[in-house]
Amino acid sequence: MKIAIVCYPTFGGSGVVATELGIELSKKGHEIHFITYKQPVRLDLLGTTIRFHEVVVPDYPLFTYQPYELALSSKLVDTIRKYQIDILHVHYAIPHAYAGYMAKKMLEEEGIFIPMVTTLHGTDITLVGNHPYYKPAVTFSINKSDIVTSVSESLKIDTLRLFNVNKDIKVVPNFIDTEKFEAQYKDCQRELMALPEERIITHISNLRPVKRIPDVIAIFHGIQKEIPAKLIIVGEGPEQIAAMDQCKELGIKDRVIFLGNSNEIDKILCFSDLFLLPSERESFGLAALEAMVNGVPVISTNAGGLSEVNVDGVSGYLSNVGDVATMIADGIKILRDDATLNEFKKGARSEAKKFDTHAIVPKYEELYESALAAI
Ligand code: GMT
Repeated sequence: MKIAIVCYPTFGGSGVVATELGIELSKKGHEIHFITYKQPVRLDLLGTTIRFHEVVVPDYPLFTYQPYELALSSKLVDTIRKYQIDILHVHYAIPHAYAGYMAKKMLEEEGIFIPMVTTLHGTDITLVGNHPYYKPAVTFSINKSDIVTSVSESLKIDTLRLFNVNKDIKVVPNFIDTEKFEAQYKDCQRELMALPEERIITHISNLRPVKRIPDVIAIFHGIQKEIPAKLIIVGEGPEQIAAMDQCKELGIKDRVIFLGNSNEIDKILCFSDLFLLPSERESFGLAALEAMVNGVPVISTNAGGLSEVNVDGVSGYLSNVGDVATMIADGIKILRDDATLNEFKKGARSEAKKFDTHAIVPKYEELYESALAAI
């Protein structure tokens, strides 16, 4: 099949999932066309079966807001027509499903019929899309998609609760290539980051308020009182400065390393002993799954789809949002001795296997087939 994928190209779960999906589909012989404003950060495999088409929005001083949706739908029309694309798969409803629907309608005028699959990722539903300013357009574009998928049962329930959706939503969870991780990094070089007696605790996100960064720091602060440890924070975002101030105030500045955005997530997770994800909301928690596949137990909240990924007492522990005291106690429980830590590491790895690429990607292929058959 020839598949056009629209996604956000920056650091962030939806873009990562879309990119990994494109890469996997191309390995299976499909021709993949990424259409977005920048080459996706995890996409370094351009070639005959993966192409990237840049959406350029000309800057016109008269406009306060440059019309990205317009440029995207025009680029979609051109690309779909030129490469005779079979399927359009848009990741993140805003504004991709909206622009995709316009492209579909424009192409219909020329007698070209292309099914659109929309994957809902989380914040497009629970945070941004739910705003009254966007809601009618998001509802419309979900209902006009040929197939709608969500990355967890929890997100499906949220979508049906928040929007007047008349489409069946198929749950296709996020995925990870578990075989790849078994082979890589025999030597993690953890000595670069911490002393031999120190545990390494990690948090990776876009450092937005929804991730509850003050809780990340407070949990680490509590754990390191009992167990020598370092905290590595990966990612960039609006909470970073406040987080640095909090570390200074708590007197743990020297134990917390802010690494910024990184393309070496797996290397970092390789030497991590514990992953913190105390989010307010999380439709799935791809970062938790990435930790787990690297054998890193997860302390998370039970918000959204996190309980579908992190299994309490097996791959880590779950708590209510804001229950920092329990998260500290659970972190200490996991890290206190090597035997317990190794048990949780094993548990994390084996739970991650439920989301293996080879089990999940065929679900998307089946959906593409059924959308094509229905057209
Ligand atoms: O977590 C973020 O803020 C980024 C966001 C995104 O849109 O890229 O992530 C969402 O999609 C990921 C991939 O499906 C999910 O794993 C994340 O849980 C989800 N984030 C939220 O729901 C807050």
